[in-house]
Amino acid sequence: MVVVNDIALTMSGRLRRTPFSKGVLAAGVKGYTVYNHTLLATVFHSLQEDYRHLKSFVQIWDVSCQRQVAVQGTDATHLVQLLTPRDLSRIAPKQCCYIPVVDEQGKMLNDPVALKHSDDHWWLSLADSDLLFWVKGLAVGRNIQARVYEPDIAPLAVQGPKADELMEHVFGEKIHAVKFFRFETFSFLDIPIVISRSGYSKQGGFEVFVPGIDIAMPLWNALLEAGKSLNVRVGCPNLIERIEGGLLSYGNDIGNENSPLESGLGRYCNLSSKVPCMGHDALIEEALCGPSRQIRPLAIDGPVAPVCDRPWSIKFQGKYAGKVTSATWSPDFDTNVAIAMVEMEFAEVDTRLEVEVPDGVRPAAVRSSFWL
Ligand code: THG
Repeated sequence: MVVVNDIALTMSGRLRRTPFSKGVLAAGVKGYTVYNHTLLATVFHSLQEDYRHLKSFVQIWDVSCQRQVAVQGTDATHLVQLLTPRDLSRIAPKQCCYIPVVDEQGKMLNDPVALKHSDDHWWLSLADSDLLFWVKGLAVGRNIQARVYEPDIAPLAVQGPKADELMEHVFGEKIHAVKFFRFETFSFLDIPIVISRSGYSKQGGFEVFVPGIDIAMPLWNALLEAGKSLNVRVGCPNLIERIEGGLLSYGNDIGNENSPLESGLGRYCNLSSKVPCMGHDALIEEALCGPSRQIRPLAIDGPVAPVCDRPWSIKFQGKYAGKVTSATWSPDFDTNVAIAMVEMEFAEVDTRLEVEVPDGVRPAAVRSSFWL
């Protein structure tokens, strides 16, 4: 049983535990969210303590909720290219790429990390939406030769400045040769295991794609044991660090009402060439005039803001100017940092806005990014 605001969250077959759930509980998890119908921890000590630790040491995260959609078959690359405006023609085997996935209207369905095993085998490492059905539907509807399924893979992230050192203890020196957004196959207890240099933080690290449940807890325990001298902890994606880093959360910052251009993912859209994706015409049309709103980092004045568990309206001289979708106090930037969808006429850097925070209206400013 899990407790939310002192009220029990009843477990059932529809709310999936993970192969690491016992380890997460044993580490003293204090909060969960649900992501792809799966438990995802949100806090262990406190948001700020978890943040400081993540930025100083190394953490292991149960991110099994990043479910894989496997696309396998002779037309696999054709099918994956149909899903995204990002040009996949130069993506090499053992390369990862962050891809906006859009529908026939050019609206976001998901923003997975795609792992290319080979021309006929991809994994899409999903954000929180049921993309499996869309991909299966496309394959069936268009008679594309590819099998689309959810393999039994439980990703485990190792994040933080000491991630390389920890991974070397368990997987050997070869780990250092894995470049950013590339992956290699390693072995643990004689079982092959895919490891990429990626993850949902800006602190550096790896993601280990753990197959099946047999080696999950043995690997978890091996990492904790090997990391004792590195002050390793069990952690989870950290709200503060991800907002500072500008990492988007599908379902919060962006969703099915937004295009990739609105989502600030224009750099992953190749509309000029022969990229035959769904929603191509809609995206070209939108690109001609430019999006009418776009994702922006904001700094919100005042003391520690309350939890942003629903969008906060943004105004400019009383006029609707957008909404804040994620916000938190940043100890390192000494201000509240936020991600917002801002109407284009108010989206220029340094524009002063007012945010309707639950405890009152606060001044805010559009920033370029927090880490510059
Ligand atoms: N790793 C894996 N799967 C995932 C996530 C992940 N699925 C869900 C969610 N995260 C998807 N969202 C993101 C958002 C940002 C990034 C990855 C996944 C990311 N962005 C890099 C950045 O902003 O620095 C840029 C990547 C690039 O330029 O190619 O890493 O974390 N497996």
